[in-house]
Amino acid sequence: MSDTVLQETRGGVAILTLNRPDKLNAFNEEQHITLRAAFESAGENPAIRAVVLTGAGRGFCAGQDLGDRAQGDSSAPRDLGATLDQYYNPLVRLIRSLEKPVICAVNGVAAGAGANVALACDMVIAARSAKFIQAFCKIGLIPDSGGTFTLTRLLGEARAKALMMTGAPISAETAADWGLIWQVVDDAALMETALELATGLAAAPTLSLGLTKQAIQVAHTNTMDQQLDLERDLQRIAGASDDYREGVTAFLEKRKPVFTGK
Ligand code: LHQ
Repeated sequence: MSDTVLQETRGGVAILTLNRPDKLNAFNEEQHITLRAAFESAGENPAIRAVVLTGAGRGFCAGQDLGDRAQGDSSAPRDLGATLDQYYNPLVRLIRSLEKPVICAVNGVAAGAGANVALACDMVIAARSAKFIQAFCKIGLIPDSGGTFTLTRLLGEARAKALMMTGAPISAETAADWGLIWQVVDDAALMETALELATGLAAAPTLSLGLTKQAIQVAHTNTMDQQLDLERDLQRIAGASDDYREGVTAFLEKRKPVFTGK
């Protein structure tokens, strides 16, 4: 198995670590394929109920490995749209559709598609030394991996345009102040904080968390009426779950609930 993504399971948590530290974990094809397979397997495994994505070394991910993409002497440009179709878009769709919480622990610089893959995760915790860079404009590209969607919704047009048209880095602190990420912590506390959060989520009623994720992700484009109907449909599913029965029973019996994610 490729070591471009390290995979570890702790309790109900899958920890996926991008592992090309010499390249600040920039994506090559092998890392893409391995990461996607790891997310798919976490999605299919009922024993896994939360995922943590992080990076090895001093960076989180510097986006596409540009060495892998050198144009060389060829006069025919590479079709980057095909690269997005093949690798980046399925990855972002997979993270967004996974019916389990995905936490990104951003341990260092997150640039280009690396930043936007991080921001596609459900909760982002960053080390104080981390930076987020929409680096695409520095090499003549447009932001991808959902960045134009995510940043515009989370930050509004003014900040999204300035970050994406200048490539100016922002600190983890600023990202948290602006509502781009959930939390910033001291570097030494990053993994402990992320794992504590993930372990708590893995013991939570994860079926309802998956449905909550689904509802939130369409809230920006739905009308209130559509959202009310969706909440009704999803609540019907949650209300028929073992975890709902257990939650109410445990409350009435004044004991701690034991949720199974079913
Ligand atoms: C790298 C990279 C890298 C290779 C650092 N590749 N080696 C989608 C579809 C298809 C094609 C194109 O792209 C996309 C989406 C994208 O992601 S486009 C955006 C691609 N990413 C970038 O443009 C970021 C490039 N990197 C940087 O600007 C800097 O490295 C940052 C600001 C991330 C970090 O700067 P420093 O902390 O000063 O580190 P460094 O630049 O010295 O990098 C350390 C090493 O990592 C270095 O190698 P070396 O052998 O000299 O030590 C870099 O060459 C290598 N590296 N990013 N993307």
